[in-house]
Amino acid sequence: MYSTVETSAQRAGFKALGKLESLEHINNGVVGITSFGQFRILVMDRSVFRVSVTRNADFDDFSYAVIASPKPVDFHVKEEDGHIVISTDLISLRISRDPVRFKFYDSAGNIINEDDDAFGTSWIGTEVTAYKKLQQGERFVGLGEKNGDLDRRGKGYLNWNTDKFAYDQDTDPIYCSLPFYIGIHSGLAYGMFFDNSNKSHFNFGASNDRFSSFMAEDGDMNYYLIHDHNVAKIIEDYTYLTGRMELPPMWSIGYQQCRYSYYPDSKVLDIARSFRQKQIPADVIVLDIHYMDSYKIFTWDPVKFSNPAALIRELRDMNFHVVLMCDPGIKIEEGYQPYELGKQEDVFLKYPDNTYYAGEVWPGWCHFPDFSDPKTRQWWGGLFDEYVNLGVDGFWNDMNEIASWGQMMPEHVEFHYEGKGALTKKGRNIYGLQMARSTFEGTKKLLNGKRPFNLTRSAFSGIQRYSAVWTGDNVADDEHMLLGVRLVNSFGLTGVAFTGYDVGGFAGEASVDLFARWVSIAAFSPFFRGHSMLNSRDAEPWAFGEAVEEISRNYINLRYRLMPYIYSLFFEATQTGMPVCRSLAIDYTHDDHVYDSLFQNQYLFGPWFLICPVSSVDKFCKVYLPEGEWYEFHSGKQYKGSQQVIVEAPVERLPVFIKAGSIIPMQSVTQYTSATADDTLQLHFYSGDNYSEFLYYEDDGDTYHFEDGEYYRRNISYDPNNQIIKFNAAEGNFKSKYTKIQLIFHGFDGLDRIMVNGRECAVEQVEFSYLKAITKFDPVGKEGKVIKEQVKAIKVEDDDGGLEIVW
Ligand code: NBV
Repeated sequence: MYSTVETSAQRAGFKALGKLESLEHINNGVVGITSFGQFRILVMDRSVFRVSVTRNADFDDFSYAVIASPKPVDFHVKEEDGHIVISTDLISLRISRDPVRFKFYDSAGNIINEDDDAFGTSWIGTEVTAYKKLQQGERFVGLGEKNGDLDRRGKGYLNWNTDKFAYDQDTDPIYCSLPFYIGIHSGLAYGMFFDNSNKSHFNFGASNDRFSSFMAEDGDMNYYLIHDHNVAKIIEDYTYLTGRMELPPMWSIGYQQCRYSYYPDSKVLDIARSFRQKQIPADVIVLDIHYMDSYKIFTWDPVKFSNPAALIRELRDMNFHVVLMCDPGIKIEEGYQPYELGKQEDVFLKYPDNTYYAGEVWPGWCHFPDFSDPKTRQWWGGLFDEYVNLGVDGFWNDMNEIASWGQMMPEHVEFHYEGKGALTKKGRNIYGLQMARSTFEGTKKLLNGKRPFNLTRSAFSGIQRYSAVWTGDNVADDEHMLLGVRLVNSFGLTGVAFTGYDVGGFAGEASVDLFARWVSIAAFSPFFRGHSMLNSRDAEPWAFGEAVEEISRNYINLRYRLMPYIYSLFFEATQTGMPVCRSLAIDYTHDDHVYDSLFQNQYLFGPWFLICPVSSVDKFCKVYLPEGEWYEFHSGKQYKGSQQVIVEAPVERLPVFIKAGSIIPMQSVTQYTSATADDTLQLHFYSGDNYSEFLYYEDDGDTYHFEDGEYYRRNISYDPNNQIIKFNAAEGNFKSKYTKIQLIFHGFDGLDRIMVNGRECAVEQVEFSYLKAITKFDPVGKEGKVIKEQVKAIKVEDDDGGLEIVW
């Protein structure tokens, strides 16, 4: 019956966490029973608190995302002004008793994050939401693959993995759900990871001025609040929870060429040969869906690819690796092995009446392996043996949202969910993660000591442990090119370091200038792959005329010259979770310019390169140089930081700056990553006022021998105040590929006397340029100039012992 005192919310069953009735101390935390619902606080680490709230008798503790258990931590629980206070040296959580609400403070007593007093954690039906007071000037970054601006304040998002061909600036959701964001306000930052795989919503002050909130359609409220000294540490903490990437094979961070699709086999070989003839470095040819027989996974088209073994052998002879498209849909067809075996093993997703769920996709009507069942993962992983025996070591998991014609998976599909059972609303978001896991674990085992490369379109938090991720079906336009940069940076803020976008745009056709610009930006992206849609113009680096071919070669060459740097960045990601592409929100968190729409696409590539993506129509652009000192990469010209500058951005040259104090390892150009460069490792030092260091890393690039000590790791430091550069003695048993080191000094005025380990070393004057002149400007006929920077350099023999360079 309608009553005037009952609100609509009450009628809908709206209830918030109630009054504290009892509190129990447990290992690493407390459990509280309230008049409505119970909660548990676990101190995972001094900087990570887990909050679980449930209306059920037990907390739902299973997670596909989190692999960490609580660390032994020094923490205290006390009563203070009628509150329960749980503290470490970094975080203090104050819990009010009636009703139970959570407020987090830092060690100086500043509020980090607090519940909305009225709503706190509450429910409407099965939906559970945490409402958090919006703080003054609060910004929100992260949430992985979400379109829009860097700062997500004022926006709302849905986590529901969806195949969205040619999505645009505002499309939400798309392929991935990574429910982790970073809140920034009052000079501090915190991470918030909502670990619940159900369909979920995030509201960052969208359509309201009171709270941010996160809601799941079912399950527990289960979040981790992270507060640490800075954003980099928050990412480190988040990846302590959800894991870090393994070192990928080095070849997978070279240039990859893809097309929907290259066929027949002779065409594939032509493409590979063209790279070698044209001396454009590349490591991978990707075979999209047409290599299969009628799009059936684990088959080869008998006509177009009649002899896959010979094809792959020839590609391998040219030092190309092959990455193969893998779709999850298994065609329902009598006699088709994976279908027959799948039925036998009973591995497919089902309806509640125990019949297999079927959806229509490329091969026709299909069943879909239930990757949330360990038995299915095992089965699927084993199916790759033929591919692996043929020499394939790269795997591309597509359509795993799950995508199917109609895009409306029924709600009552049953997922095994490690024996716990789940329906579509809980199982769908982790499908891509579990498919990627299954492919990764299976192929890793089959490859017998070699590292697989694994790529996925759909994902959930934790995906970095199994796969690289790319941003799916983007569009060949300028906005998309810049959007892709933001998506990659946002992935990085969310613990996924190995990501990229289709260079040139998947849907539509890139203009000549757009392609040139896209390659030059993507050379500074972790995953670097050209790809485009069926029935569109050719889109290889040479397909846009000679000038673009030269521009592409220039930037791909640069990528290969930077390989010692980039590989070291990947190593860092495996150790700390620090992404390769770093949103400026990481290092310059509290600088408002970083979030300005004019500058929000800028990012750091590793610690030292400031990349300023600019559209292909703009030939000048305004860039923001954060605090410090900067060098224009192509000219060596010095700039003061904390200022906006207008710079030239001709199509052949992307604005890139180097931070003062940088230490950048480079090598000579190679045509593929496993080719031997010359014997000299170049190390570029950019003069600055502050001490800096770089951890240089090498190994064989494609096995796991590094786990047994076969690596080469060396700290290099630059101390301008004492005028010393130090190379620590190399650690590990791997022999470096280089026997000499050339030190190149940028901005070191008047440098003419350098001592190496106490002995004077001859200083040379050299010309440095990272790009070659473009000779074929077409149709304008102008000649692209190249600026050569005059720098000082020395060359030293390196015996991997310590080196001290003093000037
Ligand atoms: O396998 C074909 C494509 C692939 O090229 C693309 O990269 C994926 O995102 N795939 C989607 C299926 C159909 C796209 C229209």
